[in-house]
Order: sequence, then structure tokens, then C-alpha cells
Amino acid sequence: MLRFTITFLSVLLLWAGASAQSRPPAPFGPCPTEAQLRWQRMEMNMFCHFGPNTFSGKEWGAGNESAYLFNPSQLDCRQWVAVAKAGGFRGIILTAKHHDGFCLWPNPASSHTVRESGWRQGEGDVLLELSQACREGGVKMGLYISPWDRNAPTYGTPRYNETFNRTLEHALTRYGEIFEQWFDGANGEGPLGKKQEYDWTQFHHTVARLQPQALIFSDVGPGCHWIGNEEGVNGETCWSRLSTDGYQPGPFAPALEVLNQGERDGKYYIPAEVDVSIRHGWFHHTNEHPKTLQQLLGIYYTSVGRNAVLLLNVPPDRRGLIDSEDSVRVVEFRRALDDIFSNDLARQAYVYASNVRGEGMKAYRAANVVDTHYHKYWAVDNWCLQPTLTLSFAKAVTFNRVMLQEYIPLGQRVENFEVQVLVGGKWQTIATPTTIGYKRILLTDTYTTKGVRIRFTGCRACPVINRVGLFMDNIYKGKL
Ligand code: FUL
Repeated sequence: MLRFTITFLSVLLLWAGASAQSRPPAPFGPCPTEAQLRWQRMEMNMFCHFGPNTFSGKEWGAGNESAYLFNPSQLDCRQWVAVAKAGGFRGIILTAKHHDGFCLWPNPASSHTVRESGWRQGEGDVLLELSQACREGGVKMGLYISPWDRNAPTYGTPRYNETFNRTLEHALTRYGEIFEQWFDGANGEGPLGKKQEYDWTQFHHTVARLQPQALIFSDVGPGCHWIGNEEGVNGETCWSRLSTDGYQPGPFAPALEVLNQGERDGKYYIPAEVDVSIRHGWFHHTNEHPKTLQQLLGIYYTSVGRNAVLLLNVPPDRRGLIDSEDSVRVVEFRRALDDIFSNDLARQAYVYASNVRGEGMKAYRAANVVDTHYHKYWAVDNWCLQPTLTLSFAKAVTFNRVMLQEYIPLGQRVENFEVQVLVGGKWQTIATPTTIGYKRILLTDTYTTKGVRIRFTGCRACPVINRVGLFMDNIYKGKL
């Protein structure tokens, strides 16, 4: 009887184990919300710095500029949207209010706005025009609203929090859906300047109440976070996690290095956003010129290629139009990306994995990594933390870029891996990177081979991979 019971129990345990493996892997650590996932999948958005600084030639206005300074002669937000679309940018974030306090919409909580300017007899509203153009063009709209305000008379007193909150309420209720609310951490008041204790809790509640799907950007999130520099270079290791309790945007943010790499054991899921300008400054200045195509490609690899969303600033000029120098560069950038990434050589591979979850269940098969369906992935059994994925080719392929994507709805799980190629019948290691996250693109030397192998050497939970790609880039000449 005892023997029978033990046998029965073992069968039951085995069965339970097997059926656990037939279910998808359990999420690991903090995971993205649906809004964060949607946002990460946008990959590239366009930033537009526009306001009195465009006309004064400054980067930080003092706040006492005449509202009449703002006077674009041919403002056309449809042209901005057209440029964004041509570049493959999915959203546009506009500086609705920069540090000088000037509002690009008739904000009732301020007396320094388009309403006070002579532009369109004070009847103009840039946010309204952008929201209409975005809706027509199928591009999402986001808002930069600077908490630091050099014009608001109440700045530096608790009353300013009320003013700022009303500003937010107004901007977030009149222009349709906002995908991202951008809070800048900059404050140049200096030791003798005004000190404002921001009521972040109230501001965040206001955004969540009025635009629940909007991601809040700041140095520390909570929706997405700054990477600690404005050069476009995210950390090679990048965890989409941060422990932000007790921290604030600005001087009370975590160390720049922490922002640049995220935190392996961070408490919250807060992915990285890379904000960088196509020009030297954030605002358009006639004596500046856009970055080269090579520089933009480098930025792509150190942002989208390192588990971040790229927010590229393309600033409108005094006419209220994007300069043709910039729009041409944006189009070249898109063409180059299409050229590099349109031919995924991995799709020709026969893919074999050392383990496939649930005794080789079709749903988790290795070939899912060369399928472009986002929600199809290769998964292994829970105990399998060091699997190997092999791509073999009937005809040798030549590549110098390796792209991997983890299926992040289940968390970020890979900590180390190796890429190998088959050379003269032997496996040769060509890269030993660390994290993957939503997307990682590796720049390697050029290899011609019939075999590529990914060895997962350090995983915090069984890896879940939804894409492996191999590409040949003949355009970017730089090294990262
Ligand atoms: C910084 C600001 O001070 C710059 O003017 C710009 O808006 C940039 C995106 O963020 O912190």
C-alpha cells in the first residue's frame, strides 16, 4: 500500500511539474505596465523645443522677455508631423512651457502666454494646432511642462504648486490623449535663487487622473527615466529597474551612473529614455547645424540598441517650421535604418534550442525568435538557466549586427550571454554582453558563417526571448 501511495504521489508530482512547464513562465521581478510596453515599442519619438528662446537665440530664457518676442511667421504643425512620420517617429513631445515660463497655449494660470503675444492677435494656440495635426497624422502627442518657472510670480512659495497644478490640469484636459508627460529636473536658481519644494505627489496624481495612460518622465520616473546625460549614450548594461523611494528629480536624483545603467535589483520597473538634440542646442539657432548621419546612427545604437527609447529633438525655427537641413537629415536617418534593418538574415536560419519549455511545446519553440509576431517567444523550462540557441544556415550569411529582444512583459531576466560563430568547424566567441531588455543591438566585426550560437550564461530566471536578428550594416562606420 505504502509503495503504491509513493508511486502515485510521484506520478502526481511529475504531472504537476510538467503541467507547470506547459504554462507560460511566471513574470520575474517588476514588469512593465501596458502603457510602458506600448511606449517602449514606439522606440523613437521626436522632441520639439520651441518658444521665446527660438527668437532670442538663448537656451534658457530669463522669464522677463516680452511675450511679443514669440512670433512665428509660418507656423505649421502639420509639417512637424510630416517630418516625424518621415523619420519613423511615433510621437512628438513639445515644450509647452520651458523654464522661461512662456506657455504655448492660453493657460489661464499664467499671464505669460501666446494670448499675451501679438502672434495671431493673441488668438493662437500651438498645442491645439499640434494636437489636430497629430490626430490627422496618426502620431501621438506628449507635453514637456517645466516645473522650474522664471516668470511665475509665485515661484518659490507653496502657492506655486497650485499654479503649476492648474497649469497641468488645463494642458492635460484640452488637447486629447497625451502619451507622455515630461518633467524636467533642471533648475538654475543657484544658491541665492528661489527654492521651490515641488509637490510631486500632487502633480503625479493630476497626470494619472486626467491622462491615466500617460507615462511620466523625470530623472526618476515613475513612467520612464532620464539616462544621466544628453549625449544620447545609454549604459551598455541597462536594467529597466530603479529603486526611487526617497529620490526626486534634480539634485536629489540617484547618481548619474545609476541612471545610466538602471539597477539590477531596482524595486520598480522604470525603463530608460534617451533625450538628445539633433543640433548642439535644444532650441533652433541659425548658426548651428544638425548632427551627421553617422552621429545619428551612433546615437541609435546607444539608445534603441541599448534598451532605451530615443527622444530626438528636432527644433522648429523662427518661422515655426522644421529647417530643411534637419528634415533632410531625419529622412536620411530613416533610410539608413531601413537599409540596415530591412533584411533580417536570421529569418533564413534553422533554429535549434538546447531546451524548449514543456518538453518541446510548439507554443514555446525556438523558431519563434525569428518570427516577427511580438507575443510569440521561445521559452525554456523553469530550471533551465543556461540554455543555448543555435541558428544554422544552409548558405553562409554575412553580418555585423546582432539584435536580441527579451519578452519584457515577463520581466528582464538575462544578465549575461555570449554570441558565437562557427569558423572552420569551431565555435568562436565574438561578444560577451550583459543585459538585453526590450532590445539590444550588438556591433560586431563582419562575419560570414553557417552557424551562430547564443549561449545564455547568466539568467535570473529562465530566459524568454522573442526575437533574434542578424543584419549587415554597410553604412555606420563608427565604433561605440
Ligand atoms: C534640460 C533643460 O534645461 C534643457 O533646456 C532642455 O529642455 C533639456 C531637454 O532638459 O534639463
